[in-house]
Formats: sequence, structure tokens, C-alpha cells
Amino acid sequence: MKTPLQNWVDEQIKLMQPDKVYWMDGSEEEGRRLAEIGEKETIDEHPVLQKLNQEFFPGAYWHRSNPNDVARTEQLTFICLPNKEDAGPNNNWMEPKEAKEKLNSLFKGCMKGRTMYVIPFLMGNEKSPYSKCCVEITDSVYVAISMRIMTRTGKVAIDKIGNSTNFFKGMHSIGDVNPERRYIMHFPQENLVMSFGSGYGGNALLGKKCCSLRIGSYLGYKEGWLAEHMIIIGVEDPKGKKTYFLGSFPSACGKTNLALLNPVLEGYKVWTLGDDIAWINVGPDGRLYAMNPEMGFFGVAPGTGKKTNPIMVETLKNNKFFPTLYTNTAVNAEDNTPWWEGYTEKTPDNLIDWHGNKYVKKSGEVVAHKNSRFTVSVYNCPTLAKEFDDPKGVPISGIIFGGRRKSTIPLVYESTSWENGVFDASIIGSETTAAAGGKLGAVRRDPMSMLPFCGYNMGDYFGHWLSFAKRAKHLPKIFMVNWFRKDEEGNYMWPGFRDNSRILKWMLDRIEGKVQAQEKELGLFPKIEDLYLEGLDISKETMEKLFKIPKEE
Ligand code: GTP
Ligand code: SPV
Ligand code: MN
Repeated sequence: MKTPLQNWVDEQIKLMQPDKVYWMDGSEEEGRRLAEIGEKETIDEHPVLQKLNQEFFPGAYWHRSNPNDVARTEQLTFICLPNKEDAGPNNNWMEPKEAKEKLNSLFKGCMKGRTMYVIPFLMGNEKSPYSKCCVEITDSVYVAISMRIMTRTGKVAIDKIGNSTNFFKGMHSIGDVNPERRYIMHFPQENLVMSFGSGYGGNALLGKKCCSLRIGSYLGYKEGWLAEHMIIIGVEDPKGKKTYFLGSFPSACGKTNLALLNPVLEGYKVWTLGDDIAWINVGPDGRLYAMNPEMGFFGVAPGTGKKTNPIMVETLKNNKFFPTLYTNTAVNAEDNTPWWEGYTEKTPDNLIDWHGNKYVKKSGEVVAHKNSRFTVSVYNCPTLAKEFDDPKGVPISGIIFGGRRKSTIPLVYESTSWENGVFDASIIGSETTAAAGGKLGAVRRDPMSMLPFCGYNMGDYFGHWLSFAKRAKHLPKIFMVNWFRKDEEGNYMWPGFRDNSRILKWMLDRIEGKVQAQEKELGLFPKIEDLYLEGLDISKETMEKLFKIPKEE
């Protein structure tokens, strides 16, 4: 007797007609095998994966995607619920039957001459009551190998799925990578995503935004939990006490950097649990518990360097889990190592740009794509918390919300209550970034950093957030931050990165009731004398400016 999983895969084989079918087992050896396949396979006349310098970057491979396929495409992403109203004003909507017909005609025979990779995977630890069973099929070896880094794949998932019919289904084909035939369609009621025509990150690694956020948020709404675009960290004080925070920032606005923070404050340590997605449940004691359903980081490369994010640089050089991928970065031709703006202060002389061409410095172009990324296992991260695999997750004491705003929004403040915090988070505005196609630097509303990721009506979503006041016994404090305020010359006023630990310390002090705050325009502001600023070269005027809200703004 075939299992429901096998039956579903059989249906897909019939539809897509691959030459070969490869079931992933999740073994260590499989990583090598897939990397070799990637090295041999070509796309647009270059190898899918190119081996980089294994001495300096063990396990590193370079991948270049089609220049038309370098970021998420929000205009081609749809939520297919029966009523448009249920998808809400935040989402593109298509009637489910129409959407399926459209996509089925694209998927029909799309894998002729190709290999179908079947990727059974889990979002979350297999022992966790909160984890979910999933499967993705794809014709991209790059997607297969990325999924292996980002999720728990293979046997562990096949065993957990067993005879169940209850699993997320992801159908993916890169097709002919044509934006005219590119769709990312979500069917929340069927736990199904159909993604065609893109090989890129959030469009193609279906465990990430598609399953864990869009479908996940819908399931959370139905089942009483939250799927959020958030990091999870444990902040350890000099006495060894750990306090757990969630942090929500829009795409390319600082989550990964905060998740792997190396504090400038002596005696403090930040432990990493997640850098992009958190699933949050009310625990038996009435507190909010968070777990990271992913197993890897798909992080923005530009700006990641020894000064800004030394822990990520160390992570990239570890090879406990093979391999690490570099997508649309540049390569230093001298020593075959990956490179991007901000990796080293000095730009190397002899670079290959993200298109694969010799880089001409005076062209003024960027050498790595602004949304170039690395894909690396959490197990390579030296600050990974030992609670990462704890099935129940970690209890949350504070939630940090932020956006990228050059003006108006202060460095930090605290919301006055849960309801006030939900409201503050619902009106966040942030300047658009290269993580999605479209204009850069325009302020748009991005409630809870979930505008592109909420799988149902945003109004219902706000209501769901508010309902936790009744569901939970102890709610975390809510803080709002803005690391990105600029002066008249356009320079960042706050040093950011490792110095953000100073702001975390104020939050700890607030949680422990050690300092008072002052109620101002937006909520509870710190007294500047309560911020630990020793060793920082910043004037009192600048500090005051970081908290000023001009009336007209
Ligand atoms: P996604 O993976 O798209 O969800 O992004 P993310 O929120 O994880 O953002 P990430 O930490 O990768 O940072 C994005 C960009 O912002 C990078 O270029 C960083 O170097 C930069 N950045 C992060 N933190 C700070 C900060 O505190 N100050 C300043 N000025 N830039 C920052
Ligand atoms: C984001 O855009 O928020 C990302 C990258 O984390 S992607 O996987 O493409 O969604
Ligand atoms: Mn993200």
C-alpha cells in the first residue's frame, strides 16, 4: 500500500512527467552528491554551482541566478481563498479554481528531460508539538540543496509524515524562468503552494515565506497561534540570566544582524535561535513560547563584514553542516573566494561580478547584487543557543518591532500596553529594500513586517494579535526601534550593529523594573542618562535628535 505522500508524489509525476525522480534522504553524503550534480549541470551556459576556495571557505559554492530572478516578486504572489475579502486588501487574490487551472497548465509536462527532486521536510524539530510536516517537489538542484540547509529534510520527515494526509504540499518548477510565466500561488485551505517560473529564495524555497509565513499565519489564525517574520534571541546578562526576545523588522532591515549580535557591552552575550521566522504558541504556563521552524540562514550578504557582523563571518567559515551557498555575490578572482560590498573595507582588484563578468571598478555598478545572499546552516553558528532544538521553544519576555526610517521614528521606545503595542506595530512604515522587486527607499506601511507574508485579511490578523490578551496569562513587553535615522547629510546617526546591544540592555532594565521611562508622544521613552553609552563617540545633541519627533512629521 502506498502512503498518501507517495500517492501525492505519483500525481505530480503524472502531471509534470520528469525523466528521473530523486527522493531526498537527508543524509550527510547526499549533500556532496547534490553539490556534484549542481557542478555538472548548467543553466544559461554556466554551472548551477561553482566550487569556491575550500581552504578559506570550506563547503562554499557560488550560484548565479537569472538576472530577471533575483528577489521576491510580490506582484506575482497570490492568496487563493474562495472570497477576495478573506485574502484582504494586503494580498493579490485569485479564485482558487482559476488559479489552479492556470498553474496546472504551466506544470503540465514541465519536467520532461529533467529530474524531479522530492523533498520531504519538517518545519521545526521533529519532537516539537508545534512542528509541521511538509513536502516540496522541484526540478532545481539549487532549490533541493538549499532546502537541505534551510529545513530538516529526508528520512526524519518521511518517518514523521508516515501514513498521515496532513502535510504541507509545495509544487515548484523553475520552468523557463520567464517573468511572464511566473506565479507564486497559495491555497491556505488546502495547505498547498504552487510556484512556477522562479528559482529565487522566498519564491522557490517553499518552506520559508510560503509555508512558514503565508500558510502558517493562516493556520495560526485557525488554530490559535502566530507565525511571524521575527528573529528569536536569548540575551544573557553578566550574572548568566537569559531573557528571550522576538524581533520583527521588514525584509533587509536588520533581523539577521541582530540575531547574531556580538554585544559591545562587556559581560553580555546574545544567543541565536532564529533570524527570520518565529512560530509562537501559548505555553502551558500561559506565557508565549517561540520556536524557529527553519534550520538555516538565508541572509543578505552586502554589509556583512568582520566589523558589522563578526559572528556571521565566523559562521560562513565553519563547515559542520555542508554546504554553504553564495547566490549572486561576486567572486574574488585572485583566490576564488566570495566577495560583496562591505565584506572587506578595501575592494579587491580582481573581481568577477554577480553576472559572471570581470568587474570594472569605475563603472559605478555594484559588484554583488544588492540582494545577494548566503545560505548557511544554523549549526555552523558559534552563538547558536543550546535551546535551539528544545521542542517547547523559549519563553518570550520582550518583542522588538522596527522599521527603516531616515526620519520621524525615534531610536527606541516602549509601548504602554499589549493593545497599544499591537497598534504601534500595525502602523509601522519602512523604506523599501532590494529584498523584493520594485522601487527602493519608498516608505510603505508594513504592519508587523508581515505585509508581503500574511496569508489572510490583515484586519483579521490584527484582531488575532489582540486576542492574545485573553489567550495568554503573561504577555511580553513591546518595544519599537529605528536603527536607521539619518542626519541632514544623510549619515546614519546611530552606529547600529553591535552597538544595538546598548538598546537591548535598556530593554532588559525595563523588563526587570530597574529604570523608569518617561511618557512622550508615542509611548514610554528612555531617559538618555539611563542608556549605557560609555565608549561610544556620540554627542548629547545627536542622542537628543535620535528621540525628537518634529511636530509636522
Ligand atoms: P531579510 O533576510 O530580507 O529578512 O533581512 P534582515 O531583516 O535579516 O536584514 P539583515 O540583518 O540582513 O540586514 C539588511 C541590511 O541592513 C544589511 O545590509 C545590513 O548590513 C544592514 N543593517 C543591519 N543592521 C543595521 C544597523 O543596525 N544599522 C545599519 N545602518 N544597517 C544595518
Ligand atoms: C525576505 O525577503 O524577507 C527574506 C528573503 O528573508 S526571502 O527568502 O526571499 O523571502
Ligand atoms: Mn525575511
